[in-house]
Formats: sequence, structure tokens, C-alpha cells
Amino acid sequence: MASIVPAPLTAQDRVVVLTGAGISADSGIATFRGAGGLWRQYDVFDLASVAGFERDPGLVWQFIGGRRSRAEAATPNAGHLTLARLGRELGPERFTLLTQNVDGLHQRAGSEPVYELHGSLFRTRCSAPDCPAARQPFSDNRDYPLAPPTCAHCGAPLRPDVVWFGEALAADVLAVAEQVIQRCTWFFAVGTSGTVFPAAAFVELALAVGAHTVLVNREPAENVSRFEQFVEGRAAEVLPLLFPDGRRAGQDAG
Ligand code: BJW
Repeated sequence: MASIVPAPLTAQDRVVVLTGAGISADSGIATFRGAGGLWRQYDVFDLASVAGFERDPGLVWQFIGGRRSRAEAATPNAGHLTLARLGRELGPERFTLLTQNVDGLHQRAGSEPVYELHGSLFRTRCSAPDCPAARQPFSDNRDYPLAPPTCAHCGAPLRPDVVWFGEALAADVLAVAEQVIQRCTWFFAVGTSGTVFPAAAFVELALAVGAHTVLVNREPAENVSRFEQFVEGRAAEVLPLLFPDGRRAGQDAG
């Protein structure tokens, strides 16, 4: 890893960080793409689309159940902890954390709020679009290895409250993301392959408003050319150096 210079944040700066699976890789959670990625073992459309769920909800629940228990057993790493500290130092007016991750590790590291673009592994809801319970996800960490759970209201299979391919992201979360990026001065993407939209295009919004754009990733992401700076390395090692503890992170005169 090349030597890392702290991000020269000033008191006027507004920071948006977008994270992806790579930040949780340092906590032992599998990424989707690349070596050891989940999509090397499984067919993405079987496990992350409505059609796949309708074909075989039991298979999707096996996939989710295993990931629930691995995420619960994992511990937030120095990358998650650094972003939680930075959020406290800068406050909600100047710092926003957007994540594509569904593993809950940012929340467990102490980040608040965390805008979950692709939902959460730890919520469940009804899969029938017309059922009122489809709009009332509930907290759930259970594994359903034998049969998919069913809705008490309408009897349809329950589903994890994650966002699959072809599904819209939650409108309120997407609106926050667009709003904060439109007024940010720094945009950091961390541990994401830059292949899944709309998150992969957030850097374009940041560029359009003249923000500094920085990618922190173990390898060049698909959209690496859109970033002003690429810091190659592991998130858990790079983030503490990029955002060192204390007054550096924007409380100095600027
Ligand atoms: C490290 C590291 C370490 C490793 N440190 N780094 C425009 C153009 C083309 C297509 C589209 C488009 N707009 C929409 C689409 C379609 C589609 C899409 O993007 N397709 C692409 C594949 C081409 N997008 C959608 O369908 C989205 N919906 C949508 O846009 O709806 C529009 C709509 C509007 C109105 C009505 C209806 C629809 C939804 C996308 C949902 C994505 N869902 C998933 C699964 C969640 C469920 C589950 O978890 O079970 O979300 S897919 C998967 O990919 C997951 C992730 O959040 C997402 C992103 O992955 P991420 O985080 O980037 O991880 P990886 O594994 O790809 O990369 C990790 C990186 O980390 C690697 O680069 C490593 O090198 C690196 N790394 N260790 C730092 N230690």
C-alpha cells in the first residue's frame, strides 16, 4: 500500500461516503464479485431477483439465512469504526453515510444515520405487492432452513427486505442520497466494484457539482476513471490513515 495522505478536509467541507461489500470483507463477509465473491458460487438471478425468488423461495432463504448468521457473528472493523467516528466529528450536516451493504455492520460500529440503499438482511416483509404487510417490514434475524416463512395476513411467502435487480430503491433513501451528493464537496466510494446502478453513477452527480471524488478499493473499480483519486488498498487499513483521529477531520480552521 502506498503511503496515505490524510484527506485535507476543512470546516466548510461536506462529506458523502458510499460504501460497498469491500469494507465488510475485512470483517470476513464475502463480497459479491471478484475472487471469493458470492456470484462466483451462485447465480445472481436465482438469488437476487423477484423471478428467482418466485421460482425457489427456499433457496433464497437458505442464502439469506447463512448470510444473517455470518453477519451477526462478524465484528465491525477499523474501516467501519473510522467512518462512525468521522460521522460523530463532522455531525449530520457535514457527513452522510450511504451504504449498499445489507449486513448492519455500520450501525453496529456506531454510525447514525446509515442510509441503506439495498435494504437490510435483518428485515423481513410480505412478498405480495398488494398486501399491507409488504410495506411493513419487521426486524428478523431468523434462519428458515426448512421452508420459507409465510405472511400471517395473506399467506404469501415472506421475503427479505433487500433490493433485488430490477427493483426500485426506496424512494426516500434515494432522495436523501441525491440531495446530499448535490451539496457535497467530497465524495468517497469505498469497497465497491462500481458495477451496480444507481449507486455506480453517484460519482457522476458528485463530479457535476465540482466535488472532490476519491475511490478506496482493493483494485480499480469499473468506474475508477471517474474518480479524481484512487487509493488502492484495504478499507480497514486505508480509512484510519485517510481520516486520522481528532481535529484533522475538519475541526481545524480550514
Ligand atoms: C475491497 C476489499 C477490502 C474487496 N477493502 N475493497 C443503468 C445501466 C445499466 C444497468 C442498470 C442501470 N440502472 C439500473 C440498472 C439495472 C441494475 C444494475 O445495476 N445492473 C448492473 C449489474 C448492470 N440495477 C438495479 O436493478 C437496481 N434497481 C434499479 O435501478 O431500479 C430502477 C427501477 C426504477 C423504478 C422501478 C423499477 C426499477 C437494483 C440493484 C440491487 C442490487 N442488489 C444487490 C443484492 C442485494 C440483495 C442481497 O444482498 O441478497 O446488492 S446485488 C449486489 O451488488 C448487492 C450489492 O449491494 C451490490 C453492489 O456490490 P458492491 O457492494 O459493489 O460489491 P462487489 O462485490 O461488487 O465489489 C466489492 C469491491 O470491493 C470489489 O471491487 C473488491 O475489489 C473490493 N474489495 N475487499 C476495499 N478489504
